[in-house]
Amino acid sequence: ITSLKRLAKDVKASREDKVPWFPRKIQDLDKCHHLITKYHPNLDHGHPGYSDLEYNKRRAFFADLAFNYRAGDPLPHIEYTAQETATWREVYRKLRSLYPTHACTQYLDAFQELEKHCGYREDNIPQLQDVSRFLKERTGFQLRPAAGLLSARDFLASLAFRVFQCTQYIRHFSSPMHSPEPDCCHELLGHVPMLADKEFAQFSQDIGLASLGSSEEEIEKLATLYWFTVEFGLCKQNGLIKAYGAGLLSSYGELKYALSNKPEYKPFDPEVTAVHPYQDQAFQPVYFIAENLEDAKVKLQNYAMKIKKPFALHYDPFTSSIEVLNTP
Ligand code: HBI
Ligand code: FE
Repeated sequence: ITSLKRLAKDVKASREDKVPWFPRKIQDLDKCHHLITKYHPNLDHGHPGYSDLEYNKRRAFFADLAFNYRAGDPLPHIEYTAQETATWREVYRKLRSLYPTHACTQYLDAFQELEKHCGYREDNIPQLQDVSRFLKERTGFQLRPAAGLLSARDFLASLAFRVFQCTQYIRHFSSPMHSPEPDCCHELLGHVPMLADKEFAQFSQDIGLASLGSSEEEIEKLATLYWFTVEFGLCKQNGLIKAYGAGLLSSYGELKYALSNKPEYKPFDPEVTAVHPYQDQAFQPVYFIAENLEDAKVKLQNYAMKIKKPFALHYDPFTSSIEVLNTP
C-alpha cells in the first residue's frame, strides 16, 4: 500500500510538473504581465523612438502605471499631450476614411457607438476607463493596462477571463502610420470595436481558455491562430470580403493591401491556420477568410476540444474564475 501511495504521489507530481502555472481567478492576472523585449523603444535600434529620451521617459511613466495596476483598480486617466493627440488625429482621420468600405459590419456598428458614447473622435484619445465600461456592458469584456508587448501565454490567459490587456501609450510622432509594437491606436481602433461583438468576444475567450495550462507548442499554435484571426482576419459579408482583424483595422497600408486581391487568400481552417508561418515585419503573404464570425467560433471550439490536457476547465462567469475538473 505504501509503495502504491508513493507511486500515486509520483504520478501526481510529474503531471503537475508538466502543467505550466495558469491564472484561476481574475486577480491572478496581476501576475500575467511578462513583457517580450522585442520592439521596445529603449532596446531596439530600429524603433522610431529609440534615441528620443523624452519619449522613453514617457514610456517609463506608462509602464509604471501598468505594472502598479491591480485587478479592480479604476483604469488610469491620462492627460495626453498636444503632440500625442496630434499623432492620434492623423491615424484616426486616415483610418476612419477606409472603414465604411473595408471593415465588417460588426466593427462599423460598434465604432458608431464608440463615437457616440466613448469620446472616439479626431481630437481626443479615448480614456480606457470609458471604453472598458462600454465593453463590459456589451460583452462582459474589460480592459486592464499593459506596459507593452506581453508574452503570448500571459496575453492569451487574460482573454480566458474576458480581460483584454491594453497598452495606453501612443506610438512615436515621427512614424504615425506605423508602429512595431501595439499602442493605443492599435488597441482602440483595431481591437476594441470587435470586442463589443458577442460572437467575437466568445471567440476571443475561447482562444484564451484553450491556452490555460497548455504546452509551449500548443501556445505557439494558439498564438498563430490569434494572429491570423484576431489580428489579420478577413470574413465574408454579403458576397464581399471585409476585415475584422485588429492589425488590419489599425494599419492604413495593410488594410488596403489585404482587400486588394494582390495577396493570397485561404479559407479559415484552424488545423491549417495554426501552423502557417506568419510575418511580423511586413504585410502578410496570406490571409485567412472566415465564412462568418459564428462559423469561425465553432471551428475554433472544435479545434480547442482536441487539445490534450490532463484536466478539464470550466469558466464560471459569476465569479470570473476557472474551475479545474478531473484533477487526480
Ligand atoms: N501583447 N500587449 C499585447 N497586445 C497584443 O495584442 C499582444 C500581446 N502579446 C502577444 C500577442 N498580442 C499576440 O501576437 C499573440 O502572441 C497572442
Ligand atoms: Fe493586437
